[in-house]
Amino acid sequence: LSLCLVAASLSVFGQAKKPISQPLVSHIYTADPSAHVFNGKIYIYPSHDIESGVKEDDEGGHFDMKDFHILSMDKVGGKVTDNGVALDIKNIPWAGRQLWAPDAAFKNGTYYLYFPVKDKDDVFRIGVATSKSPVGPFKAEKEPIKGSYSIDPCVFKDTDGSYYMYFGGIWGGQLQRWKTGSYDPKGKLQDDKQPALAPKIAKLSKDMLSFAEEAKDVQILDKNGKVLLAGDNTKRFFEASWLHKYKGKYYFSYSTGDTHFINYAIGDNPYGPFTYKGVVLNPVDGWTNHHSIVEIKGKWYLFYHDVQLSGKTHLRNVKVTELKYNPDGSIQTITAYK
Ligand code: FUB
Repeated sequence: LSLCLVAASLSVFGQAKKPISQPLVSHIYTADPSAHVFNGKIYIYPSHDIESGVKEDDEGGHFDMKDFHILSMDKVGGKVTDNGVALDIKNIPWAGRQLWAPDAAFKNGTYYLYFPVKDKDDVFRIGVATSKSPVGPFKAEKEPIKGSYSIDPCVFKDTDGSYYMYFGGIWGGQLQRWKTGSYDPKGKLQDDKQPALAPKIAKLSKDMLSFAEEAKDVQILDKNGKVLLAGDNTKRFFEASWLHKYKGKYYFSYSTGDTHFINYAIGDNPYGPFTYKGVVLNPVDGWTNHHSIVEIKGKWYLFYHDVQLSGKTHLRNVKVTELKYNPDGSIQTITAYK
């Protein structure tokens, strides 16, 4: 996440465009929707955007969120319920600032909420909190997940019952500071001709509270089997990992950040490598683009956000629209405006 905000906004704002879908709620600002179906009901785990008064900076300091609200609905198009505060930053013992994009998982009667937040040294880590209810309140563990860093956790349950976390985000998400395996505050982005920084994957332990292995790179390859380069910024990974499975294939989707696309790549197992296939969602109004893809009653949906309600990049609103596949398994690109 970063700033090229003005340029990006000018290219997407100000055009007479009709959104293909409306905000799911309008009484609060919400973003980064991670949607799941638990016990037949739809739950959306979004960021809760607020105007905290922090000035815009190049590292996304103005995304200064302080709690999570979980949204639920019985069906797409049905009434959306805001279930109130599910976790407050005050109740995360190790947290400093900026509660960013969460995800959730369910196992053996417990719901797990995974979230990135900067620790008291201003280093992004990923934490976990538990609840017996999908909407919380959640109780945070005392420490971040050991071996976790950067932002945007996505937890995927495979059909064999294994759970994997995908995570990472460059620039304001700090992934470039972990190139050596330990934190380097001076860590730089790759040069254009170098391989792009890879998102990370780690299998979760049986208790869902820790990594069962050291995080590994998720390779995204071009059609010739070559790793995407850092300069290929309409294709390479920036942030917002999501993983879903369709007809036995693993679809890894992500935001390209400064070029504002949601792209996808397909692989044969959770670790990849994944081969780049194309665009899921064209740029939306606002700098960030962040999504989830989920099957609900035999149809597939894209949950995403834009800034329709506020016109401000850090005050977003979540939306949903149907996602369709072609017979060869490719995804039909969505443009959020007609
Ligand atoms: O919501 C804060 C950050 O903005 C997320 O972590 C990124 O994915 C971007 O959407």
